[in-house]
Amino acid sequence: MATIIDGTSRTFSEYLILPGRTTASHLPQNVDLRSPVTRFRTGESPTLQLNIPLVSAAMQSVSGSDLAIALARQGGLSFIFCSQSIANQKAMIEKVKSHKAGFVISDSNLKPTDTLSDFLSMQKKTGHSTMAVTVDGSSNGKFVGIITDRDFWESETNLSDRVADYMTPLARVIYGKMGISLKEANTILRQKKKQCLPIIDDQEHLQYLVFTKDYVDHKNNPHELLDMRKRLVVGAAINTHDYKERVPALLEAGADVLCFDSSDGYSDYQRDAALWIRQTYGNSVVLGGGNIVSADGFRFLAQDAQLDFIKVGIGGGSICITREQKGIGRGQASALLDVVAERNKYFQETGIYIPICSDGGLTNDTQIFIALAMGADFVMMGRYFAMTYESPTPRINIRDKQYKPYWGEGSNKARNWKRYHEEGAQTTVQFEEGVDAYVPIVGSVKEVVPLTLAKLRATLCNVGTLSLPEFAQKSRLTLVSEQSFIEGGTSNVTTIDQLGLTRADAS
Ligand code: MZP
Repeated sequence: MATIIDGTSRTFSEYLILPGRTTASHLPQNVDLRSPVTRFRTGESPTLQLNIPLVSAAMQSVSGSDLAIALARQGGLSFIFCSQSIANQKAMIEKVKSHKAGFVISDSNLKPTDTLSDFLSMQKKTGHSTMAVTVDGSSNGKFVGIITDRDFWESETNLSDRVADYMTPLARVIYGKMGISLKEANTILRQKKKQCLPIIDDQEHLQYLVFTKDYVDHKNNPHELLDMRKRLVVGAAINTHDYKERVPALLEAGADVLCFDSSDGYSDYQRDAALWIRQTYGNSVVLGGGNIVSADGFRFLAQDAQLDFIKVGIGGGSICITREQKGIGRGQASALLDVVAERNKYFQETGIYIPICSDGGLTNDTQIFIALAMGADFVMMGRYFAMTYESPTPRINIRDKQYKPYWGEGSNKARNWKRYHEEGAQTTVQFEEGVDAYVPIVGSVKEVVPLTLAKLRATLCNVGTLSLPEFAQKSRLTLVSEQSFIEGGTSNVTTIDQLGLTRADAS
């Protein structure tokens, strides 16, 4: 007979966090939001930590290189999706790794023999108004000059003229030499009143461009997640089918973290793939996996598959219909509580701490905080990031409102059968497990993430805590009745929004 698990399958919206004692030191500016990604032993430190506990989902409509750059600059991490060719995924990783926080690999380059009309079409494509000129037109070619849209008048110049005749030649360009620091580069830019500083090596080959705006931006992003070489950190999703080819390519591209992207990770396929990676690369590769929703699933991936971190969640994603289609899944709060309890038990038994990621189903900021209070080390979100400017989908105007498309990896649109079928025989999507939808645009990552984090810091202070481990340890959560849930919203008042007024109308 089947086993019926005690208790109801619960979700985050059914809980609230009780405040603890707040003292004078519990100030938002004292809160530390770092969180481990790699497993570690008691007394040791994890080899990789996030600076904020947010990661973006490995989905086509979420994690491309622009989002990965924007999120790493805030201190979080993106997992570039694997439902694309190895070459494309590798190129996305390379783009993030080459961003290099302030030192940018020039991606708009011309040859001296190119024409002004070539300049204009590249400007249209990239939006850049300053372009490096190299002998072969490559980003690392011998640097011969720089041209901007202020060097000629589009309407009064013959656009078939050569770039060489309008550019500022190397002899007159202010440039920096390789090895220069970002601070030194910025001092030159300020003193010489320039917007862009090319950095060249001893052979006069172009290496980077430094822009004034990037330096200011860098100063505004103190939590940037950087590797040892000061490049942005990026994650890559992998599957259990082509890992022998995909993993070497992703590591060569510089991926810092790999994670199996699977709707059900409690499988021999995931264990075997993980062990192959361990045997081939040892423990130096940071490797996560999942998804699981139970204590035994956790044990299997922690012990048998030797994963660094484990993702929890089946069927809770905003675009997910797995529970409807297959009857598989579990309320996200119950799943997380069960797995965290097992993780803590495993830690007591072995002295090895395994970070847990709560993946999917977070419909507002509060639910992020509940997940962290319940012991998740970090959360993975799709919808939240799909709504930002930096997600890879186009903006769409529907009845005067701006939206972005957001589709599940289990939808026909994504065609990601590898996420849903471990066995080799299956090579198509037989039935959908995800939907194709739209989400409203909410702004850029640098606007929405700091707001969420400001609320999170305030919540930690309310509980009387200053770090995420302390928050998870001290939080007291209470189940809420439907009535107390209603009580938590506005009651017996008509809000300005409900009246359809603007704040100016109301004052
Ligand atoms: P959400 O943040 O949009 O609620 O959920 C994102 C998560 O849903 C992803 O990280 C992934 O685990 C899961 N997902 C992605 N595609 C599907 C699907 O098509 C899905 N069913 O469930």
